[in-house]
Amino acid sequence: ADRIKIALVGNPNSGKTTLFNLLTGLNQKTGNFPGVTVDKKSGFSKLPDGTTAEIIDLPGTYSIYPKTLDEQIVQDILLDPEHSQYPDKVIVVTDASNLKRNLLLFTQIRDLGIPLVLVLNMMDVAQLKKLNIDLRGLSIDLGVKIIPTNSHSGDGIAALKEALTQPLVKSKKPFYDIYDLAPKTIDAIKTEFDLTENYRAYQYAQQSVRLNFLNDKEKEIIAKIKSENGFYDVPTQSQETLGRYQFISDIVDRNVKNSRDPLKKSV
Ligand code: GDP
Ligand code: K
Ligand code: MG
Repeated sequence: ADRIKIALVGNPNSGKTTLFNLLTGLNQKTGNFPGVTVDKKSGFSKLPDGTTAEIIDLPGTYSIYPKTLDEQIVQDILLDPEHSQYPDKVIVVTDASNLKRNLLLFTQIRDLGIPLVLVLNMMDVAQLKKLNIDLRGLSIDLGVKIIPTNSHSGDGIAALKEALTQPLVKSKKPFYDIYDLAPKTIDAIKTEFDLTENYRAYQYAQQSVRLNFLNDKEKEIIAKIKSENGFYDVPTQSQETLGRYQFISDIVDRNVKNSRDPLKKSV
């Protein structure tokens, strides 16, 4: 039978593990991700079309740019289509009562081009906060299928399983086009290091400044590629993050109203 891999990704405390338990029931195991001592929870879920999905509960992270070892594994997997844990689809889990903050990671993962569905979890909390969320408007503005859930009551889980049987078309136009910023540098780094992802190449270009996993020789090569292609003019990661927050903020203001106080900016 068909088997697909689905990863749960989201900020810490957005409800990933609760959702994971709902999707997999008792059908789960714990271990480590290959090569690192980061806890891995995985399990199986039967989808309505008969497909068996392996569900992987990834560590919580705020951004695709890691600050901790746990967060690094998320990036290692999602930026490397050759990775043994690379998912066919991603469920991005957000706290619906805290969307502005939660959507940063969503926009980054959507820009990677991985088929995904956006879960607005904690809809009960959003309701308590009197937030009116225009799901249709949000879905159009974000270019993604949205499933509202309450992982305490289980509301929305059936709809989520159904959504996971859909193709979940890859995004066409990125929100924030890394490639557009430095096409020549990215192409050169991809060729030099045999990479497939633009994001990965972009990160290599920045790692040569931030020094993590690259050796001196590699850093030298990257510095040369950058100077030949004028990479130094492109935004840093924090500028990118700010840029993303700007349009996220606009989109959330447009689609989420606080009905207790309509003039108050929402979440
Ligand atoms: P994770 O860090 O993303 O894995 O989040 P958890 O699944 O551990 O959930 C964090 C907390 O939020 C726990 O106390 C959950 O019981 C709670 N929680 C998860 N989903 C919901 C929900 O839809 N509504 C409410 N009110 N609480 C939730
Ligand atoms: K937690
Ligand atoms: Mg968890």
